[in-house]
Amino acid sequence: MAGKPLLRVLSGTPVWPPPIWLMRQAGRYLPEYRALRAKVPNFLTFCTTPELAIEATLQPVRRFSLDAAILFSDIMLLPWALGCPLAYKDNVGPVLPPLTDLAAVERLALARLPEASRPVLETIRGVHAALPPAVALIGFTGAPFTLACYLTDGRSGEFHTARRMLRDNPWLFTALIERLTEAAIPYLAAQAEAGVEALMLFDSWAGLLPSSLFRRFVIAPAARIAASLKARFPSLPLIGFPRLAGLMLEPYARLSGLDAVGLDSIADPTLAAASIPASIALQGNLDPFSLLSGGPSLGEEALAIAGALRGRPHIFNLGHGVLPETPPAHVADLVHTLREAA
Ligand code: 1CP
Repeated sequence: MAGKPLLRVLSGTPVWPPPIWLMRQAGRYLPEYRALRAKVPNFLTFCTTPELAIEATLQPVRRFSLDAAILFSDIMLLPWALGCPLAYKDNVGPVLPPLTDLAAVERLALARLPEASRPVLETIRGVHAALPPAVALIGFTGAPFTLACYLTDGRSGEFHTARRMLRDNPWLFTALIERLTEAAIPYLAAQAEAGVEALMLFDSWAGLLPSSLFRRFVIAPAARIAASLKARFPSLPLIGFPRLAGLMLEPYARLSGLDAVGLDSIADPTLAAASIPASIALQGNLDPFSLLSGGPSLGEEALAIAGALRGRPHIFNLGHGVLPETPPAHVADLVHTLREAA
């Protein structure tokens, strides 16, 4: 059968054994990443230097022969491209001045996007030219709600500021979500034009919202982004990852217009498969701690997931990112186990 396995699954065809890639497949658990990363002290500089970002994207694909490469970048590069002062702190992640008023929302400058996203697009073109023919390239953005969480709180945590603002000052939070939605669309469109073959929306903090707010701030923006992109790129597949959505994953899958949804580690693959239409591909959902520990339970847990989703379009992945302490040999074991499952 012709075509890249990942793209066949995203077009609705089950493939056995399932294609595999891993969230955070590039990063600190790889010695070659740590060596590359040591060349520049600043993570933002690292992400915006195409030569380094291209190499970081390709490293895991080369080492493990995965079925997809994911653009090496970060979700915070979109707010940065809109003019937010962004820094990265060790053991904290992204930090930025908390957004508190409408003037700050209005300062998020869509006009800056084409120029500021140039390094990201150059990285995509470089990776595209270097990828093995069976490997698909995935582009991404942070989804509006997750970006709004970091922007209002200024850093990671429990996002109390965001969760209060969306109730105490709903018009301000809504204006922020709208601005980020309007920015995500051209940002993803530009990635598509530069050569990505699938796009992913990371909504890592979607699980913080009760159902009515989840519909408004997670499902509605995803649906708007999907509708816009589908109008321009009808055959470009879109994957959504509303982490910890629980029972809201099913309405998210049905209402967003995306081609695939990512299951977090908590989701039960059999129950997800029973409730989500088979036309929508499922991606996931091995617990990153299983990959960290390795050994017989890694193979058992991985094959249980693949077996539960066999016969429907499934992309094997983790339920969240690779943990930095993960031995690379465990990733090699996982890929081997799945490929031998044939
Ligand atoms: O110095 C370093 O190496 C910094 C660590 C790091 C890395 C490797 C950060 C800071 N970002 C990244 C790369 C990254 N981030 C990628 C591309 C690499 C790949 O996946 O192979 C991607 C897709 C992301 C996406 C991302 N960034 C998400 C969504 C997925 C998720 O993990 O939930 C989120 C929430 C971020 C924010 C962020 N950036 C960096 C960190 C440490 C964090 C998380 C902060 C937190 O815990 O809230």
